[in-house]
Amino acid sequence: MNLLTNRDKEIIEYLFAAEREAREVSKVTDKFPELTIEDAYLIQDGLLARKRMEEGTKTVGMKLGLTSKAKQKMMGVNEAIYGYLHSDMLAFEWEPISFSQFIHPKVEPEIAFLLAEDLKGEHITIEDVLKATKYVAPALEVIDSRYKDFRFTLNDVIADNCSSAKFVVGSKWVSPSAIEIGSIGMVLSKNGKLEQTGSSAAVLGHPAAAIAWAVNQLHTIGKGLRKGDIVLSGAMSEAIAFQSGDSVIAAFDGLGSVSMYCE
Ligand code: OOG
Repeated sequence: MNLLTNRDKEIIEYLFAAEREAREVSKVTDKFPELTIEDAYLIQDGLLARKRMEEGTKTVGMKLGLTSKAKQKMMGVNEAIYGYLHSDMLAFEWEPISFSQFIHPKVEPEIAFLLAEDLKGEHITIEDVLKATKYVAPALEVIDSRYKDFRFTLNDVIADNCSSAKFVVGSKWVSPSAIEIGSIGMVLSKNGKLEQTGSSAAVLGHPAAAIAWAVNQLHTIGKGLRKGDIVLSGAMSEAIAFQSGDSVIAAFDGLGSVSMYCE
């Protein structure tokens, strides 16, 4: 927290209030165009520290974003981003998710990794990630950018903890050696109607490659992943918008399905 400037603290309060009041705001770089990527990650950390202080939120893992070439192209960037999963983002298949906490949510299908060991260091590979993984499972991530119309620059979205809002992990957990994680097909439906299809190969070629990328990035700031962390490896298709009353289900080859209902 010590390294935060008054500007950073102002941005943290601004984003924290927008999230808690489910209110969209102008993007941070409109006011602070000089914001760097390092500043943005520092603000992301500060936002978590703010929630921990006020609400006792804990970190339960990490999420990756912008891991598909299609999404990077859409955003005009050529790198992925990472953010933290907080304990208050955990949602369950059996418990309706309340729409009132969101601004303009979207949901995207992902593969979740549960780590059996700490994972840190440099030159981390797909094999290292798979070795440290106890299980993989199907997951849905709800993203809800705090920015108006879901429009932002890379540094804005990083500061906003990569649009993170909620996530649901399915109940079928599979050993990473039991499935070819790099080529899992997926079908996403809303209210029984097909919305998207995708493949895990869209996630930087292999979801574990996305996690290896994040661990190598974390190493440069002296961090890593921990045993017990849940890691969401990045969207396998475009995100779809949903409303109160909608049911969403994603079915993954060999991994079963995961669903959510929004009330
Ligand atoms: C940024 C976060 C996207 C993913 O998996 O690509 C993301 C956004 O589009 O709001 O989580």
